[in-house]
Amino acid sequence: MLKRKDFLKTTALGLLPFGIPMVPNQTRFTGKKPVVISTWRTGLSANEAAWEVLSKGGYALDAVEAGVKVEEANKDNKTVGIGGYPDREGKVTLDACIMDERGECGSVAFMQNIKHPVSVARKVMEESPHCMLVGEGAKLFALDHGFEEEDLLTPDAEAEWKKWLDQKEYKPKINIENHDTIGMLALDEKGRISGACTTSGAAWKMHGRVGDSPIIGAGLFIDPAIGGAVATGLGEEIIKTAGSHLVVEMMRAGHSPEEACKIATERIIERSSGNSEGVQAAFIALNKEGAYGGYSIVEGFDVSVYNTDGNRAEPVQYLI
Ligand code: SD4
Repeated sequence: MLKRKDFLKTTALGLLPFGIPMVPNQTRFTGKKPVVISTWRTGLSANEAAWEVLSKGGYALDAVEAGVKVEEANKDNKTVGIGGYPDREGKVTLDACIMDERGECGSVAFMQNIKHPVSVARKVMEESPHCMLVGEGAKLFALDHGFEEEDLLTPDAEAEWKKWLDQKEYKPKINIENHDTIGMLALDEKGRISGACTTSGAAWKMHGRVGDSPIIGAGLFIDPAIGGAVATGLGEEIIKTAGSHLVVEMMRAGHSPEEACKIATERIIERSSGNSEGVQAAFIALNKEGAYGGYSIVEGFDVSVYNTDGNRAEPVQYLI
């Protein structure tokens, strides 16, 4: 039997007996539900589609899927879905993932010619025994599940790629001017939280490169007891710090969503020990009470929020 002395020792370490982590009382960080938040200002139109679902008492998972699909279908968004900039070989390769309120997840990476990778990711979660499918396998799975093959390289994106071929310089400067990867988190009326993230990744990347967006724990993480976080920015840095998982763990430790996001951006700077010039990475987070926040490394990032106060983009604090 656990003696009182041992119980005190474990709880002092933030652990309940048997190693179960304590969930701190988060009532300090209350918000409203339902609510949807998404990355960048471009998230506003995606929020509209998500709100359609949430405002009718719908399911958070349906809301995030419907929301991010708006940007997957938007040919003017150069970093998501159709119209996304291709890799060095002129191929548009897509990464996406989704997580539900039970912490179940599905993901696809390096997938070509399928316009809605987030919906394929949901099928992976719901109709396969796996969490992640990549490349040709992901495409075959999509085709088997009724998705259609289409060309995702638009004339505009192809023309930009051809211009890039003249210089062949790879400088993934990521900020508002050129990046709109969409990450979204929603909490529905019933308190169910879900998240999704979808991107065509860094323009002119090496063929086969996969960023943080489809990696559970890097681009997206949901802990059913705590809340969720999603990332955007230079994927390599976000992967190296397991960024979204870190944000959720910081909320578990008692930090507000904004503080938790700040800690994750600081971790990227610390880890790269001074080699992070020009790196942009940003996180947004939502807890189970509907409180949200965001933080970025450099200026220029907004969290787009829709709750009963309406739909708006809110600039976040930044480190540099
Ligand atoms: C990636 N994180 O593939 C993505 C890029 C991004 O806005 O967020 N762009 O590295």
